[in-house]
Amino acid sequence: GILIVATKNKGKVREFQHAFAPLGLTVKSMYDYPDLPDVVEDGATFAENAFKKSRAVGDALGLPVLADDSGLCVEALDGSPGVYSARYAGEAADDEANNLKLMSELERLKQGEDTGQPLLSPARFVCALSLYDPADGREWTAEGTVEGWITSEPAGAGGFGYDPLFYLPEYEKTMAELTLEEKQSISHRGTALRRLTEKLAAAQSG
Ligand code: ITT
Repeated sequence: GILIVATKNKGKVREFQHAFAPLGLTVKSMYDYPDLPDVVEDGATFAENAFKKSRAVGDALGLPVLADDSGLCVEALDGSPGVYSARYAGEAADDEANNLKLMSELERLKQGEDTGQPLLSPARFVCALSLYDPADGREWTAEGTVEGWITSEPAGAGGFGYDPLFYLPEYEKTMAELTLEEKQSISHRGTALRRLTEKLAAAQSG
């Protein structure tokens, strides 16, 4: 079967493909439906934005759709960039521009004082998933988070987005240094996916 995910983020697509392949599901993304209008992500929360995406695409296609809204919340920045993570450095910002902006904001906070410490602030990744079925109008939701530190020493070529800056003390690695498998086992997205799957399984058997 196929599973439609309302995303244009290739990093997310790769992770969903990896997660759903064992279930025999092929993931389709917005690259497979290029004519759909863009969804305005102006919600106040990750959950709201995820629902905006799953509902808009689900209603347009008349098929069940999964959406992911996620981001990085940095303690020293009072939770920023949060729901603005994708456009932290501006509307058309890419991962590199967003990472540079994050580093410069945190360096600016140190106000010239160099502590020599690479770990700049505690942070957490958040992922909100929304699965919407236009047939009955029902929405299924789940969230996941993972805690780490923003490092001034980016490392790793795996993952996407802020992963090279997200240091996990227990692994002594950044998220970008983990394999897809390892990332999935601890990430905000992996946890949210396991929670969503559990909810769906419980509803099926109940
Ligand atoms: P779609 O809305 O099309 O799914 P997007 O990239 O715009 O794609 P979001 O609005 O959810 O997605 O923004 C997520 C932001 O958080 C974006 O900057 C990502 O790079 C970052 N992010 C989300 N999950 C991440 C992860 O697992 N690792 C690193 N960065 C992540």
